[in-house]
Amino acid sequence: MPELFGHTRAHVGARHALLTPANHVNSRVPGVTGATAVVLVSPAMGAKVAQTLLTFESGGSAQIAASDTETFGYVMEGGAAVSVADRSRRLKAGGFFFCPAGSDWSLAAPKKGTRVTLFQKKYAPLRGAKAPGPILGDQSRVKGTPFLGDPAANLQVLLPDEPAFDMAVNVFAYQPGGHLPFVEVHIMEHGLVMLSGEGVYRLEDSWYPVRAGDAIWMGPYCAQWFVAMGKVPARYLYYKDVNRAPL
Ligand code: UGY
Ligand code: MN
Repeated sequence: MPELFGHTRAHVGARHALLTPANHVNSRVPGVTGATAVVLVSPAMGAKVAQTLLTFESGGSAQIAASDTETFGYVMEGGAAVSVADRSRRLKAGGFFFCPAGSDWSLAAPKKGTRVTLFQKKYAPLRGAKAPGPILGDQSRVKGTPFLGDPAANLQVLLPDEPAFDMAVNVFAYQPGGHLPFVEVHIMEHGLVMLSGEGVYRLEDSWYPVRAGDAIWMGPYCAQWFVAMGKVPARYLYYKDVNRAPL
């Protein structure tokens, strides 16, 4: 439903942010051509992660050189050929890749309208742990588990739960009425995009109705809670920094 002129559901605060598709303004990302790029979460708002939505035209591509940044990409719609270091695969909706720091990645031959969400951060190496390698995967092949035993809240963990990884990316799927079991307050930050459905997100002391396409940043210690509303399941993809000491 379009919003009335001069009104927005968006909010950008010190510890959390909500951006809706109605707020999107494109920016240019070096190495990406034939695509729009919307940077939804970034250090400019206080985050340590960047979350970017890329939408490709049919001739578009991405060629990203190796650096100290690691990248997780998730195909939300469409499909494209993705290469990470020496591995390549055609990914369709639900496909994902992880490119470790120090490797390059590319995307080519996208279907028109292919949408990819990227989470990118500077890798924090862990002494004694071998750095992570490249990953190309598919969400449909990842087993889900009921979150804290609740079958109405299903969690799929897309990246290996190993100390070398300093980021986690998961998909949460809630049945209508399903909810987080308690209000979480934790040091880890989240970048998040609603993949489908709708619900209400509590962020600190505010409650936001949210739906597919909305993006959220939750900074460290942002109180957070979600309940799925409506007639269909609600699903979101989210990033979390993990496995590193606070000091
Ligand atoms: O992994 C998490 O911290 C997750 N339960 N948080 C969230 O969905 N807001
Ligand atoms: Mn959380």
